Amino acid sequence: MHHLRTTVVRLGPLAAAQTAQIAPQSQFLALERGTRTFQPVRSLRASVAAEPFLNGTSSNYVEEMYYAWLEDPRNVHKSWDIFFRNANAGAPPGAAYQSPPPLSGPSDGTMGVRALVGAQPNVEKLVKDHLAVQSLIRAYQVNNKHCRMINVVSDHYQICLYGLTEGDLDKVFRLPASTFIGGNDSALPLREIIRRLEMAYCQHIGVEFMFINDLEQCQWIRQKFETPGIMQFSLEEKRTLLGRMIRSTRFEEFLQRKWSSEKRFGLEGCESLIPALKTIIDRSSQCGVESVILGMPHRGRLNVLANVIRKDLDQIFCQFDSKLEAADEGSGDVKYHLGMYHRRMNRVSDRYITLSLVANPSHLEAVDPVVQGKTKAEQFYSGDTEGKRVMSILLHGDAAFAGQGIVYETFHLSDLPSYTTHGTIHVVVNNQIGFTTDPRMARSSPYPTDVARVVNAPIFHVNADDPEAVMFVCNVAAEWRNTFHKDVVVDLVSYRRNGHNEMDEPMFTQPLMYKQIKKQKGVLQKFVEKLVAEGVITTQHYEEEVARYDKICEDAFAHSKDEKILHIKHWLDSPWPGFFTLDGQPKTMSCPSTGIREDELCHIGNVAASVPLEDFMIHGGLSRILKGRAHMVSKRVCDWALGEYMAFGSLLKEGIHVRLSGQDVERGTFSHRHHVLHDQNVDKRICIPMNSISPDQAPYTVCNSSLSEYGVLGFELGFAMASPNALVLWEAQFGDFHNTAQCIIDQFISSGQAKWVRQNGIVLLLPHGMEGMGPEHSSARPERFLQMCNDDSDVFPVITGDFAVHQLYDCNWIVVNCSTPANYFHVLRRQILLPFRKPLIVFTPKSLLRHPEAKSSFDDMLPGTHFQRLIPDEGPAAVGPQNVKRVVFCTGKIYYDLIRERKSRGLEDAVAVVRIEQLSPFPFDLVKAEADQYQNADLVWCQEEHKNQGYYDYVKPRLRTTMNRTRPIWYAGREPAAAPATGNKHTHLTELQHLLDAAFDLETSPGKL
Ligand SMILES: Cc1ncc(C[n+]2csc(CCOP(=O)(O)OP(=O)(O)O)c2C)c(N)n1
Repeated sequence: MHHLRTTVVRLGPLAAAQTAQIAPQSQFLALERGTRTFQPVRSLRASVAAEPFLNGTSSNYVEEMYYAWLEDPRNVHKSWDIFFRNANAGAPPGAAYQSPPPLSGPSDGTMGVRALVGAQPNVEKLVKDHLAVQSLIRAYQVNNKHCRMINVVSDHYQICLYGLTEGDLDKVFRLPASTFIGGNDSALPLREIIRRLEMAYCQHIGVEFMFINDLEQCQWIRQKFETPGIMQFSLEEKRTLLGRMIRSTRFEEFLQRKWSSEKRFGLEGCESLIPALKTIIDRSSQCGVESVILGMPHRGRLNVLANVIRKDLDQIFCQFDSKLEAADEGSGDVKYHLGMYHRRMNRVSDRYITLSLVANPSHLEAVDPVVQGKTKAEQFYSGDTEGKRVMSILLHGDAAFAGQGIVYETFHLSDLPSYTTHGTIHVVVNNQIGFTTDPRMARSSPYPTDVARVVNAPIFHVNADDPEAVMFVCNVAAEWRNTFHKDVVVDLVSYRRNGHNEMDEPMFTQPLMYKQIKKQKGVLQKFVEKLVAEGVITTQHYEEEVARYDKICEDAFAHSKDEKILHIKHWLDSPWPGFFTLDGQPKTMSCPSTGIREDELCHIGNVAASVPLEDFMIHGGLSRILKGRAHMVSKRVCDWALGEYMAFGSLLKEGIHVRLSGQDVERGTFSHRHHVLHDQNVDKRICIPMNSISPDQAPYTVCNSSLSEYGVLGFELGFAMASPNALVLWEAQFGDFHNTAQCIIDQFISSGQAKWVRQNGIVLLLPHGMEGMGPEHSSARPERFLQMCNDDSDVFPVITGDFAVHQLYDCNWIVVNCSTPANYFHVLRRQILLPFRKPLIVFTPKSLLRHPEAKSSFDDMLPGTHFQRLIPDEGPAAVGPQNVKRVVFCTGKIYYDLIRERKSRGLEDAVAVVRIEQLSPFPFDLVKAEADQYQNADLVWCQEEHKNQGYYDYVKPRLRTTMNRTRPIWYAGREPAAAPATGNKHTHLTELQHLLDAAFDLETSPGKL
């Protein structure tokens, strides 16, 4: 809208047809219009603001009309034509508008226009030129990032002065409110306007921001980049910058000298990354930030550890010694994946700051949501509701930033209330190549950073060969984040001097590019020459600084040789103070009872059945559900939803924060949970009874997430990383959807502790079960989780008194399939009451949520009770075990089908049905006890999943080991199949009947082993 309004305010009369001559002719304006981003002006003259239809959301529409009118007045309705003519003719407020012409006959309005326009013919050229200048300014603001100076590798920028001739260069033009190039001047000659625009936008910085649909934010950016002389640095700042460039450059050179054949993914070509990060941290610290959480890929990681996080150099150097013995259990990880945590004084701000770099796998960008989750958690625990004290910085490679979908998923979390971290600063090491692939083959968008536009994040492109420009941009980025608490991107346009790693030959694939790169002087050298020429430093000063840093490296190198043992735990990114003993061990090796008192069960149950707010109208269907809960409490039983309520509520009461996140978790996919009640009469009025359990309870967070698994699971993993004193759960809509988050599961959850000695107690709730719903939605793929369990299938463990806890301590994750609400309640509580943390995978039910028999008595949840790893048969079979002909081992929902079938066949004393509730670590001790009890019985594993899926491949060898291979284990279940389930309901039921027949046909031996 700003063109129209400023035109109206500042300019004289103009004939529309002539104005149309300056309609877009150039690439600039075409691009500009393509964005369709219209900003209202900074200050409107009252006369124009008085036009009611120029305000609010109609402004875009009006501007579109205006452009259409500029092209041809006949493009718009006559009434608009009249308005624009009058407005441009300087009509006073309210007078520009004339009522639409009548459907027949000539209009009075047209006559009026003729009178106004005709009265001032000389102004036409003036208006035309001012509009052209405005468009020119806007074009620079919109389309500046092609600037040749930004990019040392390619050169394709051309300046077009559309609509203006050389003769106009010395004419003075009034500057619109949408630019700050004037400084204190409100009018400038065109020549000077262009010079200042070139200074602001066509040097080493390109700014993408005009798509941001917020006037204040756009003006803020314009002011930061356009104000004349704004990029000034003191001598001290320049020397500090030099010092940082020296460290960055000489660190890589040192590593290259000492370990020339080791991979380190050096920063050569983008050494200014180090001052960039340090500037962001300094400025943020000055703005009050106390903790910065970083995520980054391989490129320059060692340099960041050394020179930003300040990991001791000898600790880094000793990582290059492959003979060093590891002090910690687990696989460990390569040096450029490890994390780090460090608290130190920031010299610029004189304040303490904590820096943590989150350990990450090779999988590019996978760490992004994890960093966001950890940041959110730290903000949450420190009461930093606006992100003023804790912030995140994410680093990216250009190819990965453009190519990996998780970047997009993470951006989409950035403004969601339960996921926002109030602005992330993204820094792209844009070396214009990804391994051997150049951008033409790696992305379809013009810039690797275009993904950031979806959240209206400004993007600052900067030539990384100009450390001062980099520093300037990073200061602005930090200030942006501090001012608006929104994401921002710094794109360090650079190159990669070597191959992908130090062993790679880049000339194989990018010969011309690398010929050009070889000719480039190093950035440090260029910078030193500039500073010497400016008289900021002497060559001697520079040489002394270099020698000083080289000596630091040499001394640390000598020191590193004394290290005999490698401690991965020195590389922890998220310490949990007080949770472990000083040497990092659990404080006990036992787990107390997870039961709670009856009065607590009743209280929590009653809260679950209540609406704690006055005058809050809930849906009638929900009233029935709540009544049902109250009824269950009165009968001392609970169903699945109530069991979960009891677990969450009791932990909250004990001061444990509970956070449940995932798609539609507030209600629950299966409409069983209803943790958020909605007033039927008042829009957006909600009530969360779980937060009314006790005045001093911990807060409960339940949040419907964006429709992302990879991003949201990564986020929750990061949240769980921050503190051991929280139960963090992610629920998949259906269990099979977890596979779009497979990277988080494989790279972080199952193996994170082994690689990075970092524990994590995240809980995955994965709805699972074959219920005739087709191949999708049936299986949470238990086989995949079980295949990644680290317990040995062939070794029967030594059973000691605290075997169950030891087994949990040794495992990489816990996999359960609970068949009762009480057991679900216990396993959730056990997550917190254990003295250590392990990820917990829960296959959760669907039909069992409402199954009349899938209910638990309060008796099973009282003090003294605990999670049952295995639930033995407690019926007639257990009373006379010597008469039992068959023991059917199973897990989860099939149990209810089995006992129904057993009953209908009258086999309750002949067949024992035993539930294995904790699949992994496998309850060897309890399974053995059960099998031993039924010495005369066949042993059968029964599952509803297909044979090549489900649990069979996991339990078979473990059952055999348990039996010491003396008794066969038979299989009753579906045949192997490619798809997890049939799409035909009838086939589903037939298959189910067949497997039940196999399980209970005692006459014929179960045919399959
Ligand atoms: C998800 C994933 N796919 C593939 C790779 C293999 N890989 C490692 S580095 C790299 C190129 C990355 O290019 P870019 O993001 O531009 O970073 P650069 O190495 O250039 O700094 C690739 C493809 C990986 N690490 N992660």
